[in-house]
Amino acid sequence: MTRRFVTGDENFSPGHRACIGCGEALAMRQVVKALGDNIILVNATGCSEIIASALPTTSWKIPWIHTLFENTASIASGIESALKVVERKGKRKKAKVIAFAGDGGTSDIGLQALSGALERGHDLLYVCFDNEAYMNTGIQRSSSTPYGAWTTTAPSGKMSIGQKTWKKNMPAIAIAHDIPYMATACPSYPFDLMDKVKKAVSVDGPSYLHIYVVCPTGWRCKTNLTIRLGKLAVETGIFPLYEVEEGKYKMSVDPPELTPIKDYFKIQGRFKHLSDEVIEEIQKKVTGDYQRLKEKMEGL
Ligand SMILES: Cc1ncc(C[n+]2csc(CCOP(=O)(O)OP(=O)(O)O)c2C)c(N)n1
Repeated sequence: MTRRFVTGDENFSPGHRACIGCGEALAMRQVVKALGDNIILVNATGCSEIIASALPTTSWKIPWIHTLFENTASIASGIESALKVVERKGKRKKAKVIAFAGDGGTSDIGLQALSGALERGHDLLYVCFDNEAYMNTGIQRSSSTPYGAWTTTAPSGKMSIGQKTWKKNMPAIAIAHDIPYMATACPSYPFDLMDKVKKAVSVDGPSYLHIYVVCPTGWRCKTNLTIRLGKLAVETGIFPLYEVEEGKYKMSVDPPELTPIKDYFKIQGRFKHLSDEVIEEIQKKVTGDYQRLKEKMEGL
């Protein structure tokens, strides 16, 4: 389905300031490619904003508005409500409202506003770009940072293994709002990602996409490993690709056998301090969570 709408058009221009190997820049490009022109982008502070819209320049060729972390979903809701009125008065066809935020902006700072927008049923798409920390401010931990990862505010050392808490399950939180569409995606699987964007904007009501974006700067990995690491996150079951449409769960990629997580860990500096025992503990959690997720799938 996707190949038909992938054109040479780019609404996210090159020449932005993302780090080499940035998975988030790749994801943003794929998302807006699938969205077309009739959209309004609401952008929280975070890497997505600072790389693409430093005054007086912009990489966006579509209507775009800056927001704070805590009010991204509120501003998106307000714009969507105003557009409804404009459409009702017959002034123009309604544009689709899209919100972009990082994992800090979504699972920590903007969670209350997001929950409100999903609960009120606004017709908008909220996209979380999850690079697993507060990256643009210097790699501070977020509630989406995985257990055992080094960050500047969860440093590893004699007294600490790094991040001490398990990653917050933001997709499950979005699903708990009974929204019509939720999906996880990763730019290592571009057609799957763009298909999901198309589906997300075709529903009437709120939709949520949680996109896994590799960050070589913060993950302390080689910049040419972005695509490989995204695939490994899926193949190990660390970041399963799935969608939930009107309450029905469907796996997008289901490897016949999960790759051991150590293959994913060993090429990232942020996990290099972990002992075999801790890796084993994380492996058990990943395998268990994956199994529980698969049990929710239709027809299994
Ligand atoms: C209310 C509020 N708290 C903290 C900050 C400082 N701040 C600016 S960017 C940022 C990190 C954002 O992390 P995330 O949303 O994950 O985006 P990323 O930089 O990783 O893309 C923080 C904490 C702020 N601007 N506003």
